[in-house]
Amino acid sequence: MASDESRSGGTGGPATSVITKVKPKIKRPNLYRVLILNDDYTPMEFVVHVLEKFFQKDLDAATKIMLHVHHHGIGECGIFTYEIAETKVTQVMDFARKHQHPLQCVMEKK
Ligand code: TYC
Repeated sequence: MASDESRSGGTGGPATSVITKVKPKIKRPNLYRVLILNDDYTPMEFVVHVLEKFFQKDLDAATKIMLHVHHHGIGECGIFTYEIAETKVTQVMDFARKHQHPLQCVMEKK
């Protein structure tokens, strides 16, 4: 059995103890906006379809975003962690290229 003397490290003083607090180390993930850009050639219906297919927007939300981009030049499709955002950009760019539309999709750190 440890005596008070041995716990105090032989100081002759009272026994002491170190209390270490376990800090739950949670970090917010970095988030990225996925944006689409306006152009003069991509059909409006194609952009709406992209927003429904890759960003789970309903027809009304997709139409609103498309019209916002048409009038303002750029607009937000969604906010994601890095890997998801990167995947969305690649999917949209591949799909646009496959259909020979110049639609551009980019990501930016929030
Ligand atoms: N400006 C295009 C047109 O008039 C429509 C369009 C909207 C294109 C949004 C791209 O991200 C875009 N056909």
